[in-house]
Order: sequence, then C-alpha cells, then structure tokens
Amino acid sequence: MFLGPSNIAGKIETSFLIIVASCVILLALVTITMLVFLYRYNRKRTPVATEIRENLPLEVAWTVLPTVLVIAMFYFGWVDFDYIRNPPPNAMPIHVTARQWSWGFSYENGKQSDDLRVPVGTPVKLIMTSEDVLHCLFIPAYRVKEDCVPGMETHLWFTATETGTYEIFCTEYCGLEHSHMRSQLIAMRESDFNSWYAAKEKAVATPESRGKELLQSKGCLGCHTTDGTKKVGPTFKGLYGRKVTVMTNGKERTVTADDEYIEHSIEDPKADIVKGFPPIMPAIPATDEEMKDIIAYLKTLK
Ligand SMILES: [Cu+2]
Repeated sequence: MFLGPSNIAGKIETSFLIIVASCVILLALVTITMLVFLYRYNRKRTPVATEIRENLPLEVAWTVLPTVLVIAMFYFGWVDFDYIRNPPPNAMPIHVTARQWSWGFSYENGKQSDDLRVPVGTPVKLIMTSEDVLHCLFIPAYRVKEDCVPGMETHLWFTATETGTYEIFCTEYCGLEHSHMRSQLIAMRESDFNSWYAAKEKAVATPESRGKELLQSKGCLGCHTTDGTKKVGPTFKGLYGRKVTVMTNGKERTVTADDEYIEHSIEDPKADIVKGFPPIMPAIPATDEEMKDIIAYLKTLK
C-alpha cells in the first residue's frame, strides 16, 4: 500500500496504519456506546435497575470479535517480521563495525568507508558487530534498526528503492559522544555505485591524503577534531611537534608529540593520558605504513 525509500519502510508503514486504524475504530465504538448508555440509562430515565443474566449472542460477539482482531494484528506483524528477519540469499554483504563513537563499513572487495553506500534495487545484508560497548544502528527513513553487540554478529537487510541520502543514528546510549555517533546512508544508482565500488582509491594519493582517509575510516575523527575544537579527545590541530602534558602511571610529565609519541598513543592509548582528558580511547590497530601516512597528515595540521 505505502511505498517508501526502502522495501521495508512501506511494509512497516502499512502494518502500523492497520493497527492504529483498528485501535481508533475500537476507541470510537467504545466511546460512542458509553455516551449512548450514559444518556439512555440515566437514573431519571431508568429509575429502577434491572438485572440481566446471560446473553449468549452478546457474549459470543465480544469473545469472537476481539479474538479475530488480535489475530489479524498478529498476522500482519508476523508476516512482516518474518520478511524483515530473513535476508534473501543473494543479498550483498557489508560488514558494519560500531565503536565509540563512529561507524565503519567494509565491503567484500576490501573497500572501506565511514558512510554506507548501497546500490538502488540490490538487497543488502549488513553483518554487524561492535568493538566496545552496545550500539544500535538505526536508519529511520528505512524503518530498520538493529543492535551491534561486542563479540557477536547481528544482521539487518534492506533494498533501497530510490536514490537519496538518509541519516544513520546510534540509538543505544553508548557514552559521552553517543549523540554525535551519526553517519549517512547513500543510496546510489547502480552504475554510480559500481564505479564508486570499483574505483581504485589512492592510485595517485599522497601519504597526507591517505592519512586523512585513515583517520576517517578508523573512526578517530569521532573524538578528535582537526580544527582546534575540543571534543572527547584533544584536537589534532597543531599537535605534531607540540609539548604535551601527559599522565604516565599517575605521574605528570611533559613530552613532545613526535613520531614515537603518536605511534605509541595509537597502539597503547592508555599508557600516556593527555592531562584533562578521560582515559577512554581504545587501541587502534594500524600497520607501519598506515602510521607513516597518519603522521604525514598530522604534520599538515598546523
Ligand atoms: Cu553508539
């Protein structure tokens, strides 16, 4: 009946409308009956009360009608639930990693992105997990939502039915920056998606631009800014070469933010905590090559 930007949106809308409409009709019937009875059986009109015992047709009606109604609601709910829970076998798998406080999406060919890109018309199956605490991926426009649980895989599937950009939220309270844990779903025409998907990134990329992309795809920018603003973690702006006051094993000391300090802070963030910031950063896995690119980019943030 209803259509929406995903195959699931319309189904949810339709079920929802059927259930709400049934409830509204029922509310109207009960309210009207009540008002009629208030008027008709008022003490002035009916001074002597009569006792009524047993009324088979009435009893059958008020048993059968609600049963049929509730079973009908269950039917619509069940049919859609079954559909939503079972992705078609040909669905395109995309791995989703949730972490404090960003989303990572990785594709079958190794492509990684911090927004979710999908082709219109192809069923997509999200295989989701979390690196730290409970998160929940919610795409309101698509009417789909599923928890991301550490140590476990959960699934979600949908088919985009029209092109567009939609919000992705985390809807499981996951700490300080929970409300900023957002991303975008970009539904693209199949040809556009294919060229994005096949594009060899970084063919002509510089270490600096690769470093920037790494900070995005590894989720660093969820907590660190590049413009000097303070977020959960210290800003990257002007970091390289600066003197930093850190707490090491509870003792304060001053270090210079050089290559060694930065690599160490990425590999073992809890060793030196920058003074004034909470010790909440997880260790971020990075290869030596990636470290070099990240440092090259940090050097440009004067
Ligand atoms: Cu979250």
